[in-house]
Amino acid sequence: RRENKRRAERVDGADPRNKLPSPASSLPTDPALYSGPFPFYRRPSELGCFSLDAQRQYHGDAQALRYYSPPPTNDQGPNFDLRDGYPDRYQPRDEEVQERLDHLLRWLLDHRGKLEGGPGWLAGAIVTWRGHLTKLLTTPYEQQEGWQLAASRFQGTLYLSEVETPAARAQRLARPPLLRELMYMGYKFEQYMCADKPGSSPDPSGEVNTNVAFCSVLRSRLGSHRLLFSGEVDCTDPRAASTQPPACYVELKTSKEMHRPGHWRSFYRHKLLKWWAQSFLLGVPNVVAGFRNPEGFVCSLKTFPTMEMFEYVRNDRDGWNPSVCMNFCAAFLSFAQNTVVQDDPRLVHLFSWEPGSPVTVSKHRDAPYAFLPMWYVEAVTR
Ligand code: 0WD
Ligand code: CA
Repeated sequence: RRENKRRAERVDGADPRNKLPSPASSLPTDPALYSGPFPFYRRPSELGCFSLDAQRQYHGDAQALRYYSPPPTNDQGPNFDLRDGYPDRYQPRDEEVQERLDHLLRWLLDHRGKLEGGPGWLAGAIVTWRGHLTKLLTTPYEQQEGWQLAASRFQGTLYLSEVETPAARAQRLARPPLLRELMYMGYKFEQYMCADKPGSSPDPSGEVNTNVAFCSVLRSRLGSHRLLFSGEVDCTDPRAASTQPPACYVELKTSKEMHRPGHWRSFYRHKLLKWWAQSFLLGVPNVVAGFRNPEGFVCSLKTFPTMEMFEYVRNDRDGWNPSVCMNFCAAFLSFAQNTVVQDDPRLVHLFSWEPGSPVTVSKHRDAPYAFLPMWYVEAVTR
């Protein structure tokens, strides 16, 4: 990791005559720079959880957790109509509301006094969403979508919060109707596969409300970087070998039915990378995929163990490598730690990345980039 940082400084032409090593001004993302042994990643342990209800209100409990309930395997297999209920039984979340780290900070405010690791652990940690780390892991291989991450240091802790890029915003506002329906279908699949109580059966007759979410809060470490992050979990498997979270969690995905070897190859290279990164970070052992046909019906399911996903691309010259993903993430976290030196909740370093370019930084104060809410800063300061 240190090696990666030095490389980054050389690439940027840091002047070796400077007495104090100045932080690099950019970070390259080429996969070739990040190969090498897999870095240390502490097995993620769950510190707690929270739920968001149908009105997107926070609850400090597991009320939104659902239970994995796949269809019986004795009959012909599933026949899930993913378009059923669209759009009349769909309550989509209002995507204009930028929640930033708010729900996670609410959890942290309620639990910071009793965090394991003792006092001072949080001061040395990085706090963020799992989804932001997923984007970092896949960056060396991403060729379509850039990202922006806002960073602030406050009482030692480094907070990372994503900023929607102008391109992503434009795409979201112009989202074609077919893509909207496809998003619904992903959530509908969850409804066919999950029950509200352990041992009961799914009820696909109700509404699909994407305000509802169950989030796990975890502690881990990547190299020397302590991490506290939260991620949305689809369901828990009451019949899992280990009932201890996150080992009992299941991630649900939908994907297009594939019929030719070329389709599968491309699926392994692109989709499986994203599925792996997301579930590996949180320690979710299995991803259950529902394959939908052109009519929008899921007629087959396949379980992909997270720890076996890399095998599909291990011998593929155009595949991805978990070490590259994790080494790049560690290098970015070092880069951010070295860049964001000043402790000030109103100061934001904005890290920006576009495919084909290195990660760059710009500095901002207050609105619109400052993201630590006053209620959090005041409660922690007093
Ligand atoms: O502030 C932001 N820009 C974001 C906030 C971006 C992404 C997520 N969030 C927040 C939301 O409050 C959400 O509840 O994080 C929570 C989910 O966090 P995550 O687990 O870190 O996100 P990610 O791993 O990207 O997505 C997990 C699931 C998705 O499932 P699929 O199977 O599609 O990966 O969370 C959902 C989605 O179901 N999801 C979101 N829910 C609300 N807002 C969002 C979003 N922006 N993105 C994904
Ligand atoms: Ca999912």
